[in-house]
Amino acid sequence: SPQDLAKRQAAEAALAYIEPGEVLGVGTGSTVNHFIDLIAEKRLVADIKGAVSSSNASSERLKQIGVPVLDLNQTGELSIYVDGADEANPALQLIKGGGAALTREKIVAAASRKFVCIADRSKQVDVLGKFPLPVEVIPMAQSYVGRELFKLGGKPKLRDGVITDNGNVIIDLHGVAITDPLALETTINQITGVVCVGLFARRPADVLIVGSTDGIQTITR
Ligand code: DER
Repeated sequence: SPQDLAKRQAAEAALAYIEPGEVLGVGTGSTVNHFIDLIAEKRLVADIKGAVSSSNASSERLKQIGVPVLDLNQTGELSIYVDGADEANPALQLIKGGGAALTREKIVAAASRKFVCIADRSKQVDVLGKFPLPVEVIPMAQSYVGRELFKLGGKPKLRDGVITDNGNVIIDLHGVAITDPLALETTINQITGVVCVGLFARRPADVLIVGSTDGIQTITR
């Protein structure tokens, strides 16, 4: 599909940011899957010392192509983090978590020097929030956090049948136009029982590569 081709274009452009001999961070999702597959296709596996992954799914895919999957507690700071997004605004602030891996994605992004976000054009928005904002929550706090999120003016909905790699649930917050991403990230972070919110505002992407059927666009902060 054109969207899939666009994701592959963005993923291919991200290969240029790989620093040989370095450990890189790898996110989760279909765009990242193209990135991992292209590392193998373009015979770059030998250039990569190892990778820290944000999900079991990406770990498995990295192992399949022969990239050593490392523990973030053994690696120190990473050179780059490559991941997709559900939405990106002009300031490269993101909504992430569509794939339920937001907490580990945010951890690996925090530990990386440069966050290279890869996406197709459908992810670019002026104002974040059309995509429901994922919030990872400790199970016993689910109802309490739901009530607190409701006070923020949104419509919280439990993501059915999903338990994250960390054993938590996800509440998706619908219907909030996020005009002040930094403030909302801080507010939701402070609700007791919230583990992580899929709003990357304090730590936005450093580079956004947007793929499309007629080439790529690279946006830097
Ligand atoms: O869940 C996530 O944050 C993923 O990065 C996701 O948002 C990207 O999904 P896609 O690459 O399959 O569009």
